[in-house]
Amino acid sequence: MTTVAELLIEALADHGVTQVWGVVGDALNPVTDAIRREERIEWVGVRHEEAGAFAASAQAQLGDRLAVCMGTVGPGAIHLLNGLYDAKKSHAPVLAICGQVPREEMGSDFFQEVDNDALFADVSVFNQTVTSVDQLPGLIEQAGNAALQLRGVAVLTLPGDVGGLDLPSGTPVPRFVTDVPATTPTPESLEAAAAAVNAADHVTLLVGQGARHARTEVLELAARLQAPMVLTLKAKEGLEEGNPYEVGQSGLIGNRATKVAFDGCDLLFLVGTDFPYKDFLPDGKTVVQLDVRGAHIGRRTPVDHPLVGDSRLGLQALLPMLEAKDDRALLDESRSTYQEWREHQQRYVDPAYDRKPAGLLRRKIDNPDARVRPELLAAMVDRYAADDAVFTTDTGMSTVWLSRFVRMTGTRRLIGSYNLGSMANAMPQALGAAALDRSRQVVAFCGDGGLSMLLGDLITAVSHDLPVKLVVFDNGRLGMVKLEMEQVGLPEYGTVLHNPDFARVAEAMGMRGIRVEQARDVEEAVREAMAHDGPVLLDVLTNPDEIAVPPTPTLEQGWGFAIAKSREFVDSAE
Ligand SMILES: Cc1ncc(C[n+]2csc(CCOP(=O)(O)OP(=O)(O)O)c2C)c(N)n1
Repeated sequence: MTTVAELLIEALADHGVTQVWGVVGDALNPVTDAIRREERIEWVGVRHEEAGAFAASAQAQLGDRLAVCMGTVGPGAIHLLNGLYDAKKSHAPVLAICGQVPREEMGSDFFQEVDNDALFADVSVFNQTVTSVDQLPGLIEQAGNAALQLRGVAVLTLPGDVGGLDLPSGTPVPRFVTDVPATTPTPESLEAAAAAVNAADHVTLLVGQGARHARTEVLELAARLQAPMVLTLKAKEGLEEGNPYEVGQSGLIGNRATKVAFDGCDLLFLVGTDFPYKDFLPDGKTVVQLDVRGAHIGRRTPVDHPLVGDSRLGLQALLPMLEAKDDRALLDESRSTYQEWREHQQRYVDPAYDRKPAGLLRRKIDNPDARVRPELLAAMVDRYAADDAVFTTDTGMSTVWLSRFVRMTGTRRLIGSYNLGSMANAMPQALGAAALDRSRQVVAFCGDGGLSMLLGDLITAVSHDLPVKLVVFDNGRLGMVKLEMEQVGLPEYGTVLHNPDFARVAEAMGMRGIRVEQARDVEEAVREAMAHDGPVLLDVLTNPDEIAVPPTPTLEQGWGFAIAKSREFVDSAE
């Protein structure tokens, strides 16, 4: 006899799932028992279900199959929610198995009962409670297929008395459909777009993660059009290295070369991107957008020529229709601005830079020597991390430092909570990545605020032998919020964090902990951390007053900053 739980776990193992993340308990005990007996699946018991959901979200983004997390009745399921939203907004196929009170109690406001079907309605592409064995194997198959085909979260809820129910003999093991056929834009839309591109003098490309698999075609497009290429943060992966057309990122994390490229074009060509910050996109340009999701076309800027289809197939079809351009003026100007900016950034990487006299901005730091520039830390990690490392970054300033100082070689991978923008994602996402391949280096760029939100799951790295390299940008602040406040002229408030020595916390939890307080010690500490055979936390006291200047700093932002600083000065003098 096979039980409901056994059927579910066998289906997941057959599909290639290697871990299930969560916290054990009550309604899901039959499921964890089935995992215990299934050699192909490892149970990773986390300390907070949100960490498990983030880990699963990371696994689903890095792999080509379902990733799975569990949260048991009521609060355990609720704790999954933020990590599941991350999966939803990253289009990551995640299955969440949730517990429920026994069927006879459902609807009676029983102890711990919450309405999972209502709770997960917005986050999921599929969301059902199994109330009868007659629904199987269908519901399991539908859940997996919905997550894989619609690229999102499927929630299967199991009431306490359902997981252990016997199934009729001969119940087939559910199988999941992984094939997603690629589509080519229609010939009419290709012709219209080609005519517009051929008529344009200068084209700028904005390329996103949806074009990662179309590297050859995107580079050929840029070469044919002599077009500068702005990359979204997510497109750094796979498209940054060895790309003579790229000019870095736009948006708040970006650089001014992207503004040169955007302003100077008369046609903007968006490929595989849903870049949301419309304020950074130029107005008054002819716009071509190629995206596999037709519903995404035009939602960030009005589009003249939509191309609905896979970016690789779309460009393969379009390229023969495009005339070569020989005017390199915009490309050269954008690239030289980019090179200048990059060289300028390098001065922050000099360990001696912080020892220059402290100005107004560093007035509040007791000992300027004791604070490390985050740029230096990021650059050293770039230098010593493996060529095929997986990087994760927390929402906050650490994402800016990665964007600017870590190069994505062809084989490096990058994930973060880039669409949901949640804090606390980097460490648990790193756990998920490390579990997929313990021999591959995984480096998390953690904010001190982000890390401390799910701090308990540092233990998971030790208890489950996950050799993550956790780099903590310990600025004693909710740094990005401090910057937001100061840019609009508010003095920083509520942003100071009273942190423990995270390296000692890590050591107490059984992992290697390294603390750095001086710029001169950064390089050696990073080298040691990256070479460490096992989980390690590198706690670096970074300068909280470091500013990441956006590509087009406005006068208002400059004034806001000055006013905020003078208010802080007055406040602290009072
Ligand atoms: C769960 C969550 N809470 C609040 C926010 C708002 N928020 C965005 S960045 C940030 C500060 C992050 O601080 P930290 O992790 O220390 O990183 P830093 O910016 O200092 O590098 C906050 C509070 C958020 N994005 N997610």
